[in-house]
Amino acid sequence: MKILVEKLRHKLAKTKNGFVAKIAETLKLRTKIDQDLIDDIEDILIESDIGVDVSEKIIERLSEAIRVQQIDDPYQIMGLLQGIISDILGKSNLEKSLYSNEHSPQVILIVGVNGVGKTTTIGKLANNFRKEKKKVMMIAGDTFRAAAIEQLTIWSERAKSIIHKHLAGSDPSAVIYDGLNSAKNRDVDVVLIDTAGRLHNKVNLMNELSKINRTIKKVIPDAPHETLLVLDASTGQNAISQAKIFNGIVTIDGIALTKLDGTAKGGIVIGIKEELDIPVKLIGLGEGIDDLKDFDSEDFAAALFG
Ligand SMILES: Nc1nc2c(ncn2[C@@H]2O[C@H](COP(=O)(O)OP(=O)(O)O)[C@@H](O)[C@H]2O)c(=O)[nH]1
Ligand SMILES: [Mg+2]
Repeated sequence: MKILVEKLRHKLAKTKNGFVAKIAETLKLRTKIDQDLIDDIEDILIESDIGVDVSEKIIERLSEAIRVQQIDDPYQIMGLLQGIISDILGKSNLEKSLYSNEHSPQVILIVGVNGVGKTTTIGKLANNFRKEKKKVMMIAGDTFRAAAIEQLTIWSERAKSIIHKHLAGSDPSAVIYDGLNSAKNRDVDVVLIDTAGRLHNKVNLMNELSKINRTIKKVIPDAPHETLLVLDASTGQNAISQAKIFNGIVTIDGIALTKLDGTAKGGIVIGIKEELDIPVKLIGLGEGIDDLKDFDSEDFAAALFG
C-alpha cells in the first residue's frame, strides 16, 4: 500500500519541522559554503536521531559532492542531502514484498517490546492483506493480559479477519499451535501472530521466542516466513538498541517502524539502515486502519527534503 509523497510529507511534518527545517534555516542565512556551514549541518544531524556515525558519513559524502560538483550555492545543499540520504537508505522497493504469496499459509510473526504498536500494526497489516483479497487469521499469542486479547479481537473485526484465541493466562505456544493447525484446515492465506513483548529479562525473552519458533515449525516446518520487529520511532536511538537485542535472539526479516506521525525523530530510519541493515518494510503513520504503508526510501527522502 503506497502513499503519495505529498501525503507522506504531511505525516512526517514533525520530523521535517525538526532537523530538516533547522538545516534549511541555517542554509538561508548563508551566502557561501564553507567549513563553518558544514560543521553547523553536522551538529544538526547529530542532534537529530540519525546517530553520530551516520551523521559523519553523511557529512563526508556531502563535502565530497560539493567538491566534485563544484557547488558554491548553499541553496543546493538540500538537494544533495536528499540524494545522499535516499542513496544510504537504498532501494527498499526491491526487498521481497510482504504481500507476495509464495506460501500458503504465509506465517508472519510479530515481535517487539510492549507498547511499540504490535497489535495495532497487525490490525492494519491484516487490512492491507484484505485489500489484496487474502484470507487473514490473527493469532492472539500475547496471552498475558486479557486486554491484549480483547484489543486484537476488536482489530480482527475491523479488518474482517479470523481470530484464534485462548483464554488469558494460557500458554502462548498452545494457542499458536492450535491456530496454525486451524489456519491450514481453513485455507487461510496469511497468519499474523501477535506476541507479548516483555523485555525485562533477555533470557526469558530468548526462551519464549525460541519456544514459539519451535512450535510454529512443528506445524509448518518452513515458517515463520517473516519475522517482523515492531519499533516505535518516537523512542529514537532506544529503538536501535531494542533491534540489536531482538536480532541477537531471532532472525529479523524486516522492521515495522510505528508512530512516525507523532515524532520529530523520523531520522531514525537512516540510523536503522546504517547500524542494523535490516530493511524497514512498513511505516506506521497513525492509529487508523489505513495508516500502515510500505516504506519507500526515495519517497521518504523526497518527503523530508523535497
Ligand atoms: N500515532 C500513532 N500511534 C500508534 C501507531 N501505532 C500504534 N500506535 C499506538 O500505540 C499504542 C500502543 O499500541 P499497541 O498496538 O497496543 O502496542 P503493543 O503493546 O506493541 O501491542 C496504541 O495507543 C496505538 O494506537 C502509529 O503508527 N501512530
Ligand atoms: Mg499488544
